Amino acid sequence: ASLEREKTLAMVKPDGVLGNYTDEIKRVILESGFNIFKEKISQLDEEQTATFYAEHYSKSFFSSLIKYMTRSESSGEAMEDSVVSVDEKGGGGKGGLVSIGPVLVMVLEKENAVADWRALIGPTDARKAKNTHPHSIRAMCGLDSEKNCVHGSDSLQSAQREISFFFNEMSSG
Ligand code: DGI
Repeated sequence: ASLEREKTLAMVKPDGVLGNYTDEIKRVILESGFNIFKEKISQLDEEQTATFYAEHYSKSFFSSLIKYMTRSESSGEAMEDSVVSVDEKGGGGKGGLVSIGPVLVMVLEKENAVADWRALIGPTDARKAKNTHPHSIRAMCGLDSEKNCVHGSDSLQSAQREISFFFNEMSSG
């Protein structure tokens, strides 16, 4: 008989992808006993991000969260923590919008995958993670409570919804 293998949705957010943390994160994932069942690079637009984070619609940080996830900020502010240089020739000094918010989404598989992945990424606020969970992924590559580098489903139910969001029903949201 095979072990019950649970699935969860993991995402390397734009700051993680653009900061070149993907390989290190995948190394930690595999060393921690997860199987990467599926993976793909995706790019969220504002509507998709709003759907994905619908539970936070009424929060004060909602619009900021959308901008962060889609990187659709003016280049001067949003990109300062990124190692990717925005093409300044094309930008033309008009503070034009850039929209380069790649995310890496993965379906991770393991016994107790949902809780174990949450434990591995650490607390939402990466500043707290650096203090209390220094070996967590958010301590490694996150910045604060918004730019926290990675996502993990918070329950089995969320995991199912988020996995179908990216791997079955992306086009319809
Ligand atoms: O499940 P988590 O990602 O750990 O945390 P969450 O579901 O409470 O929040 C979802 C995302 O929303 C989080 O990864 C980043 C953003 N967020 C959460 N709390 C704050 C926040 N963004 C800002 N600016 N301020 C917050 O307090």
